[in-house]
Amino acid sequence: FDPKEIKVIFVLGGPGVGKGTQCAKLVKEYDFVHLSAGDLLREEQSREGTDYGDLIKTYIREGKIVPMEVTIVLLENAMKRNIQQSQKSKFLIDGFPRQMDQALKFEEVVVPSQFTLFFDCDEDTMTKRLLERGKTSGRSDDNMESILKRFRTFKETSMPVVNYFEGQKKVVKVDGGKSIDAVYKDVVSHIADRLK
Ligand code: UP5
Ligand code: MG
Repeated sequence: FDPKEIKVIFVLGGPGVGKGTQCAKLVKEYDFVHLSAGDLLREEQSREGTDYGDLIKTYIREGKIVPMEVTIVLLENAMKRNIQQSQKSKFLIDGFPRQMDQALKFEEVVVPSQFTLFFDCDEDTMTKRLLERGKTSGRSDDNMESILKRFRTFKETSMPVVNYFEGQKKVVKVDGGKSIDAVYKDVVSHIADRLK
């Protein structure tokens, strides 16, 4: 990867805060590729011939962070595919890095991030959203037991990553508790000039 040619924005925030929803809206309007680390792991889990199916399944249900060796390779491959096939080189990386070692490793071996878009929201709101989605999502972690574990991992393991980037003045914080359109409006007003 040539850091001069690719651009990475990390998108972080608690479970159900709306990372995926906002990224989907952003790619409609701006020339970015949306890569969700969680989606890539779920795909890999059901891919025929993978060695990691059972491991990913267990980690996701328990709300634990899959070892970074697995996740970083999936992200690198997805980035390479996009660069080669569609000459796209600007990425919104959703739900990653969520542990300090991943943050350091990714920025060392792939590329330093431009900044982190961080969505903040209270747990009650996120719980309601996830339980609602759980009625139809088929996601093994959209149940109360897994949700509580995900919150705990987020606070203990992922918030230090946000704080680390905050220390580098590389975090843009947006209130994720409003309506989808209101959040999107805030996102665009905060970062539109950096999405060009
Ligand atoms: N919704 C969204 N925004 C709304 C709004 N403003 N108002 C009202 N409703 C709103 O949204 C969640 C739901 O809320 C949807 O139904 C949506 O319509 C509604 P979504 O956009 O999906 O939120 P998101 O933040 O993307 O929630 P998600 O559940 O995907 O977040 P997680 O961070 O928990 O899940 P992720 O897929 O990233 O990771 C899952 C697991 O994979 C992790 O727990 C972990 O075990 C593993 N993982 C790793 O191990 N390593 C990684 O690097 C990444 C993941
Ligand atoms: Mg998501």
